[in-house]
Formats: sequence, structure tokens, C-alpha cells
Amino acid sequence: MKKKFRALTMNEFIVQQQNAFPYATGDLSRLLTHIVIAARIVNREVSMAGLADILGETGKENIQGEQVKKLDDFANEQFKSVLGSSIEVCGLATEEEKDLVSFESDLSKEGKYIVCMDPLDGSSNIDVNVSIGTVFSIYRRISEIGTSSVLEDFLQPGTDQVAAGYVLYGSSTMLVYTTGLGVTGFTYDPSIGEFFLSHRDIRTPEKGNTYSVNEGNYLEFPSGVKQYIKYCQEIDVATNRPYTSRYIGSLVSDFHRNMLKGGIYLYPQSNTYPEGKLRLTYECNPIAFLAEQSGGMATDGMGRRILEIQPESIHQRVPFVVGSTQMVQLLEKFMHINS
Ligand code: P6P
Repeated sequence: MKKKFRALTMNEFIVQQQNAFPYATGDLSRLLTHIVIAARIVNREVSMAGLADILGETGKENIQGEQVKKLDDFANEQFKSVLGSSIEVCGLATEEEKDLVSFESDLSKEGKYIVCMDPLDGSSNIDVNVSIGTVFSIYRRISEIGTSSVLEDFLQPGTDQVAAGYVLYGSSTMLVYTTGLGVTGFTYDPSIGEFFLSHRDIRTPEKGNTYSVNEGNYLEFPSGVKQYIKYCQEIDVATNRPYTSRYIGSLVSDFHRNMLKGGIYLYPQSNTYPEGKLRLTYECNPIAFLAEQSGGMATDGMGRRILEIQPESIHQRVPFVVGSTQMVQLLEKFMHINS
């Protein structure tokens, strides 16, 4: 009888990876499994949001001045609760909290890690049943173990991340993460509540034919971005153009498609967002880490590697260009010529 192949669960994979590090204590592995627990709870609510009284807005505004959706709040509370009771994490910075959340129990103060996260990104899509995501970034704390986490723990450059990933609540729910050993994807089987290994060592094609940008902001873009968008729209059979425009309005969804198939995502500076819209610590850095780990590239469109930008505040915004290396490099050329 042919042996039925069984995919590894995420926990089995994490333990396998941990065994590759003889000195690993298991704390990071346990932290990742705690993130999975919260993701499963959020996934349950997201998957039946239309049935529960969890659509719509809370009537609150977050630090960004954006309307907080009920699901935003729910996701934020779930991750705060699970991470706050996991002994690996001493503090959390999230899009939904103005200041950092320091976990003050004696056990939490012993935690070696801090987490920056966007608990539910793409909120404008929630009420219309379009994919949304959770984005997370994990660092070792700088402050002394046994004390409360402090701001400098959260203002480390992206190159210091020990792990980063996202949960994509899409046609199927996936968890994609890296610890610096490549990018791995897991697909959720709701019938048994497990994430199973589905995408080993994800690699981004050096070039794709998809560009993702909110062209409604075209008139406000820097001229280099306008020139690049026009380049994408020109007919050129030699270079497989025009490209396809795909913009979901959900960073995780647009990035995930471009990482697998090749493509570029841009959220440049504009009159509305002079520093760009996306936040460095809990959106751009984790996505940039995944991009580089899968062979892609992430910059601010003006030659700065995202992972090397020194954060100055938790909610700092930066212009963001991420995806296939050749496409990001060409965008940078357009920006340089037009600077
Ligand atoms: P706009 C969602 O609010 C988000 O942070 C990203 O997920 C998404 O790519 C972008 O903003 C959409 O912004 O201005 O195009 O609606």
C-alpha cells in the first residue's frame, strides 16, 4: 500500500528548524507557535465576519487617524492577549496602539523578544470580503532581561529582525515566515485547525510583469514613479510589456502574489503622504525581510535599503517599493534620472 504523504505541521517544521541550531533554547519556536494560536483565533472571526456582529467600525480612530474596524480591534486584542501571556515576549508595538505595550508580569519581563505588528492590515477590505492580513516582526530586546521593555527595543533597524512573517486571510489562510533561512509558507486546514507546510523555500522571480500601485494617486507621485508607470503601460513585446496592473489595497495580498509570481509593489511619497503611507516598523521591515530572503528587494525608491533605515518612532512612515529585484532596480533608475 502506497504510504500516504503527510505534510509537516508548522510546529513540526519549527522544531525541525530549531534542531538545526544546537544552542537554540526553543524560545523563538514557542513565540512563533503563540503567533499561530492568535492567528487561528483571528482567522475564525475573519472567516465568518459576515455572520457575526463584527463587521463595520468601532467609532474609534487610531493613532493614524484611521477609522478602527471591529475586526481590527478584535485582532489587536487577541495578539495582545496571547503574546502578553507568552513568557517569550516582553513588549509589543502595534498599529492599533499609540504607545508601545510593555508586558509587566514578572514572567513577561524575562522575555527575550519584542514584537512589532499590524494585527489586521487592509481593513478597508474587511466589509467587502477581500483578503486581509496580519504582519509581524520579531527582535531580540536591547534592554536588560527582567526589566520592562523600552522604546529603543522597538526602534532597531530591520537588519536586526530575528523573524518576520504574515498571515494572509485569503481564499485559503496562509502563514508565511522567515527566520533568515529562506521563506516558508504554510496553508491552514480548518477541518483540523492546523497549518501544514505547503510552500518550501519560496523564491521571487528576478522579474515579473505585474505592478501594484494605487494609480488614483498618480498626479501626486514623484515624476520618476510616473515615468515608471508609463513604462509599465507601453507595448514592448521584447520585454513582455505592457505589464498587468494588480492592486488589491491589501499589502499582504499584493506582496504575496508578487513574491510567488514576480512583480513590484509601490507606495511612494505623495502630497497626501509626504513620507509615504506604510509604517516602517510593522509593515515595511517585515515585508522587506521576507522579500530579501526570497531573493527580492525592498527600498524607499530613493536608493535606501528599507532594512537599513534607522527607525525614529514606532509609527514612522516611509515610501515603500518592494518585489522582483530587476523591477525595483529599474524603478530606482527612473527615480534617479528624474531626481
Ligand atoms: P490606499 C491598507 O490600509 C494599507 O496599509 C496596505 O495594506 C495597502 O496596500 C495600502 O494601505 C492601501 O492604501 O491608499 O491605496 O488605499
